[in-house]
Amino acid sequence: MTVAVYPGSFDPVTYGHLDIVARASRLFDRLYVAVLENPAKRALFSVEERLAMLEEACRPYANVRCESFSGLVVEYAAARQATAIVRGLRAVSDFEYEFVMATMNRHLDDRVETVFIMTSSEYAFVSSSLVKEVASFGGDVSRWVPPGAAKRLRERLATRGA
Ligand code: COD
Repeated sequence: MTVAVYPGSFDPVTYGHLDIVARASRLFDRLYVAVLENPAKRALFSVEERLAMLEEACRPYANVRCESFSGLVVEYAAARQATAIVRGLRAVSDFEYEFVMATMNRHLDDRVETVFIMTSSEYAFVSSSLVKEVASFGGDVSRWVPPGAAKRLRERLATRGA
C-alpha cells in the first residue's frame, strides 16, 4: 500500500490545496492531510478549526484522512508508514523554500521522498494569505475557498471588526 502525507498550515484550506489533495489521492492508496500544530506561528484559525475545514472539504475523497501533527514532518511520516511527502508548487517563488525543505527532510530521513505536484493554472495565484487579505477588506473569496472556509472567514473577520 502506498502512503503519503500532505503537510501544511492550511490557514485556511483553499481550492489550490484541494486541487493537490484530489490529484495526490489518485497517486497514493492513502493520503494524510496534516495540519502542523505550531504555537510559534500566528495563525488566524486554531488547529481544530483548520482541521474541521479540511475534514469537511476532503469528505469526497475516501482514501484521505485529515489530522494534526506536531514536531518534524519526517517523524510524522514515519509514524504513518508514509514513503512520500506531497507538496504543491505554484511558481518559481515557491521553489527555493520547497527546495531547502525537501533537502533538509532528506537529510533528516532519506527513506521519505518529497513529491511535488504542479498547481493547476487556475489556482496558481491562490494562497491562504492572499485570501485572508482579500477577505479582511470585505472581498468575496468564495471562488478560492470551500464554503465552510468562506463562512468562517466572514465570521472571524466580522468578529474582529474588519
Ligand atoms: N496551488 C498548489 N499548491 C498550493 C497552493 C496552490 N494554490 N497553495 C498552497 N499550496 C501548497 C504549498 O506550496 C505547500 O506545498 C502546501 O500547499 C501547503 O501550503 P501551506 O502554506 O498551507 O503550508 P506551509 O507551506 O506553511 O507548510 C509548512 C510545513 C508545516 C509543512 C513545514 O513548516 C513543516 O513541515 N513543519 C514541520 C517541522 C519540520 O519538519 N521542519 C523541517 C522541515 S524543513
